[in-house]
Amino acid sequence: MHDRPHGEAPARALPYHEDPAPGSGTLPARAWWAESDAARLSLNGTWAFRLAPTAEGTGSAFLADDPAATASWDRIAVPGHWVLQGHGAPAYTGVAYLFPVDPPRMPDENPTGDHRRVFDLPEGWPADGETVLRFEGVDSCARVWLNGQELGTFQGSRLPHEFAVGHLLRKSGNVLAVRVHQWSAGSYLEDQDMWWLPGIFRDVTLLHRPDRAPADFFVHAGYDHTTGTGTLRVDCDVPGRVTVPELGLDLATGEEATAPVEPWTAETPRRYDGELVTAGERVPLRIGFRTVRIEDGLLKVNGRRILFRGVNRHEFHPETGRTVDLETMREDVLLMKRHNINAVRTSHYPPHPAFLDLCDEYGLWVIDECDLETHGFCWMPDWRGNPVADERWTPALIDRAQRMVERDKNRPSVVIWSLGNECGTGAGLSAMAAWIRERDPSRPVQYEHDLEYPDSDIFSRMYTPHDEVERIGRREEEPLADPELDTHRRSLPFLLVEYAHAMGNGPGGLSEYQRLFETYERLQGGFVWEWIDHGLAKRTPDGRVYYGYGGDFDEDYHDGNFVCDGLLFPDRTPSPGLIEYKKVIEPVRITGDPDAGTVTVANGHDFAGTGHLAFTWTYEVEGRRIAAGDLAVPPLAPGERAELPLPPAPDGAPPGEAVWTVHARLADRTPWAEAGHEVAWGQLTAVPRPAPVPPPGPAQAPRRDGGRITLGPGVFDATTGRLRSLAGVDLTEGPRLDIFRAPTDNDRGMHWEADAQVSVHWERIGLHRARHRTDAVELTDDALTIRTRVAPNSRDLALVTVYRWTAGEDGALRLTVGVTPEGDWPCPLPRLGLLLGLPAAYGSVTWYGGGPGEAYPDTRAASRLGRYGMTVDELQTPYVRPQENGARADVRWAELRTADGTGLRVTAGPDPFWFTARRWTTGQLDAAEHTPDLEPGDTVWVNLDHAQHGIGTQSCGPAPLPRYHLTAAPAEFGVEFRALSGG
Ligand code: IPT
Repeated sequence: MHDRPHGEAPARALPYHEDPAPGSGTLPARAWWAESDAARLSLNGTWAFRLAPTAEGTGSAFLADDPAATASWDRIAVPGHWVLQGHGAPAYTGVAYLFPVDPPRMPDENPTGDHRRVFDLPEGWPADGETVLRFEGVDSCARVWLNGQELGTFQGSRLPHEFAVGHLLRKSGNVLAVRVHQWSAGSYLEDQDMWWLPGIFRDVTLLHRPDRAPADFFVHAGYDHTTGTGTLRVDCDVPGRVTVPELGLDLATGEEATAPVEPWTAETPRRYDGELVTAGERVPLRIGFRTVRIEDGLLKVNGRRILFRGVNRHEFHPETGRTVDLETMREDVLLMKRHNINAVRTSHYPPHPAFLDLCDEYGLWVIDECDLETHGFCWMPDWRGNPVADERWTPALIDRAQRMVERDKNRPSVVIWSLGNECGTGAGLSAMAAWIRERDPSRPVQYEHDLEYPDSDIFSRMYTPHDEVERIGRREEEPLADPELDTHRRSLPFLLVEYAHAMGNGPGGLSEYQRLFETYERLQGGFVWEWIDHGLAKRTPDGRVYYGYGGDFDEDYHDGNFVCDGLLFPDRTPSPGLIEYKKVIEPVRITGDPDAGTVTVANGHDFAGTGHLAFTWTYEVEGRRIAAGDLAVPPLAPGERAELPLPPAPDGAPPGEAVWTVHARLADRTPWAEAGHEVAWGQLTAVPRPAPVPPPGPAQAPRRDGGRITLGPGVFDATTGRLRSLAGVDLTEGPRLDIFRAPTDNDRGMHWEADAQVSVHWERIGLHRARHRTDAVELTDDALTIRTRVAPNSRDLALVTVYRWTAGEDGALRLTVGVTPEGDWPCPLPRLGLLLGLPAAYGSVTWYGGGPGEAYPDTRAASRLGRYGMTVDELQTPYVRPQENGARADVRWAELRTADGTGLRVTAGPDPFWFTARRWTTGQLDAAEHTPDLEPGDTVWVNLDHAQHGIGTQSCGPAPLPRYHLTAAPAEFGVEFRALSGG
């Protein structure tokens, strides 16, 4: 127990790593610039390294000049995390601190990495001025020595820290020693939901600072949309001139000039090359003119309300953790642009500065978030001890705000400053907000976790259900107790800074959110949680790569696969969630009325016209292209729409269901995608699906023959009534009712909210252990009828299921299934449909229906009608933790074939079905914890589902909307089976 009031500092002075003060010896925070004519030397590379168990480190020998000092040490890559380079292990927790909560103290066990690098100055390193040693990111606390002299200490992992070192430098043999503590007082401020990854994980650079070079400058570049002019002023601590040749500008620092310009926006990231010239340094500038304002309760850029189609991005690479190289950063930006994403929240810390440069270059709106989260205090009564409510920490909080704002203030992409994430409430946050507002009044400040929003210019929430978002959209949210605060909050624009938790299969419900954002101007969009699964690469004994999550690194406490909740798989392959998101947020909407012969194109961009897009159409019958052409769409201004005539239906088209597909593609190459890249699409039904025709000839009669029953091409087991074979296609398992799916992460719900876990109900009532009982096998003149009862083990619930088989003269077998529930079903069903098994050789699939990717009831926007072919293996979606996946929506027919072409064709009738095929059972899928646990068996398991329960986003957020619940209710559905001969 505490022998002193909680949170009160002990009498003796704290060691620097336990001191809440931000550090000592560092230079004031300032802007970051990547290019200039001043000399610089990267100190990235191979360093000597040794890990010690406590904050003592290895002692002082490694400070010495003696080359033998670290001769026997290991080598480590800087930037990098030692726990990903064979020293210790990563650990994952979502909320919990990995140390006793006793701020600002830390336990004695404090892995401490001593790093040492010896370097020479390059030939001609200037002798004048100053030289600065810069760290872009060290997790979590460092003490630094150069040539035996201590420079100082710092905390603030994802923030830059600099020291003046000129007086200590030698021409050669400089010994840089850095002691890095995994745990520090700063760790209390860095409780972001992610791996704990200590180390010097961003660049280390030596920067020459010539005499009369700027220490700092601030580019103010606003845009006046009423006049079309930009106003430029560059404040700088040393006098200099600013030139922008393209604009004919040449002005002194501190002076203001106005000129007609094209503004910067995320859609049109126009930058002007300029230069800041002082007596000591020439710094290239890339200036984006834009103005951010909150006006009329809306967030506006350049005078217009903008809509964020955003993602939360953590820095992550499956091999190197939060050390992310430039090419990977660029890949992130390109993937975002190609998937119609226009905004990034840098959850929950400022990213590597080069990432923001890419956002400026390619065009992404950025919420730059401070390196701050104290979420783990939520478990103490009233967040007791929370640093943001304890003034001892205020200097550290302000220091963090300063390091972010000063570093990133010159980025046009940054439109909002975020104080941090999940810190509860406290005066420290107000102090940060006040400092930021004073320093940079040109950008709004945002903070989510104080529901009264005293410090936020934006009303923001996380994972809010649709209906509540709608009320907020109407400015009809529940009032706050304090009328003044309520008035303030009600006046603010709204952002979902996190929504649609992309963990595993999902997120569901995106379309419905987007509809709200596009209906209510106050709702200015949101940021999907999150960009990428943080799965760390592991290898099976035979060398196959798979991805590990919490618990895979011998952690004694962890939060499992909650760290894998991104739109990208760890290797940056887009998951179905990203494909869905791309469709849902497409900036051009293509709809129409084929009966009237029209198509409507609506430009949903905020700033860009449609001139960069080329529109084409195809006309397909049953998924086969009959005709294609260009669609002339006049250039549309943002917000404009045009109704255009569809081309006449092609002559001589065969009968059958026909659709128009209209595509909007890039007319020309852009910096982020090739010409022809598809931005948006829409499908319109030209000829609806014909009703199934009744089979020809009289219905055939089933015949009993010993232990078998035959009906048309089908052979059945006489006892169970189960189909055994169909015209030479032997089934390993005949079709039978199936109601279970391997719970998705969203089905498993939030472990901290017991009633939000639908899969727990499923397991409790034994749905995964359903039993089948055959009550009657009836042969009549025109049908074989099997009466059964399908029931979960351990409960008196049941689905009375009647299979009615018929055959005509066309060689097909038809099955109609009637399902009647018995008892009070306490929860929705996972699925309702048929399961059948085919031999492993039936490994190739062709289908006509939705595709190409997976879809579920509330994740089907991206599924487009067409004819597709894939192998069974290609149908699988490799979620990091295996779970239900791979369903194809709206399937009219599907064929499974062997290599010689023998096959089975399943035709929907009348309703399309959800098609799934895999080489393992649902039980095996459910039991698997990692992808290599799934071993192909000797059966291809095929699900033909009449219905699926929605996906929702309840792994952190709302359940599927009620309309997507699969309630146990009477149902009838049918399919037709037909054997296909090979060759
Ligand atoms: C929210 C956090 O802000 C984010 O870091 C992440 O943990 C996410 O949830 C879930 O993956 S906090 C949530 C518990 C409301």
